Amino acid sequence: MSKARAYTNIALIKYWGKSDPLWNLPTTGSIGLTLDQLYTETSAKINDDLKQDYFMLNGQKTQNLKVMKVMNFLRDLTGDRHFVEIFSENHVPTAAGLASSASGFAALAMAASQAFGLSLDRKELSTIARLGSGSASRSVFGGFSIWHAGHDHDSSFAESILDPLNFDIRVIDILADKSTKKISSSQGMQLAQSAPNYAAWCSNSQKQIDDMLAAIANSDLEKIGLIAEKNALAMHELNRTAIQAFDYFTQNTRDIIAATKKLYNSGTLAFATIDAGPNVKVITNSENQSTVIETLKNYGEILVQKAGPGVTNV
Ligand code: 2P0
Repeated sequence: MSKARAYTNIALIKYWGKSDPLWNLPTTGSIGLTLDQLYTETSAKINDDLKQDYFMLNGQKTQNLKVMKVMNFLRDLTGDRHFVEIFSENHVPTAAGLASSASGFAALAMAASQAFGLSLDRKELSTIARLGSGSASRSVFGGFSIWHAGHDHDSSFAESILDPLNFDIRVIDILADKSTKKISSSQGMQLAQSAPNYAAWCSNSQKQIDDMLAAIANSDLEKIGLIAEKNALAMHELNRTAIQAFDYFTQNTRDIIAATKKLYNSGTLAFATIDAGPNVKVITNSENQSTVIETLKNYGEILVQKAGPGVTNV
């Protein structure tokens, strides 16, 4: 049996659109930071008696098309037609709504490929994780990573940018809304691709990737935060201007973004980023985190995360 653990990651430059939904090829590259609190542990073992894959998620037997896609890919790759039993547990300390497919598919990529006897490097693992969920390609790596858009399965991989677990960055989740999202990421990005500014967002995103790489290389947290905030707000503006317009933001989301801006304008390093839901994550560092928490704790439950490790066997 092979068992792996992977952590969630937050996108500093977002993945928000696919050029090929079947292979999960994105329209743009993206940059993520793997975090250290929320993780998935997954074990996988070939079982000769099975007539199909057996997938248990948090103790419940589950049918999951994305898991099947990954397993079918591994069978085609190896020529081994066996089915596999997979046990997966999400370790989410505080609230629902945080469970992520990113940690799940990064852990599955490692555990399931090993169950088939493969010993893949991280780059190859990232392509297999991507088949399940795009953002999972980045959770294969610790610290900062980049997922290159690519043009086919092999060229759409992630790689490490910088994996110093001592980089002084904190990501503060303000968990205001614990309900599950109404529009999934896959659906949301498909709708967003009809926005009139979508092509402009993509080309701008490429420039922001270059600026973000420079900011990371210079350990410039202020630049990292400013670019990430701009990229996230533009992603959500696409949603509001799509042909079938929608919005993940609630009044609380807007209030927290405004409070974060106010903090920054008064000299605190604090920058907002928001994924496919209403909850805001604030990027800051160890020196500024107590000011951020003191100001934002009234809006929801607080979870503080640092940079975390890449996928490993456990
Ligand atoms: C990201 N998100 O870059 C972006 C920003 C959410 C907002 O990737 O369709 O679960 O399974 O490939 O990876 C979440 O979407 O989407 C996501 P699929 P995924 O982190």
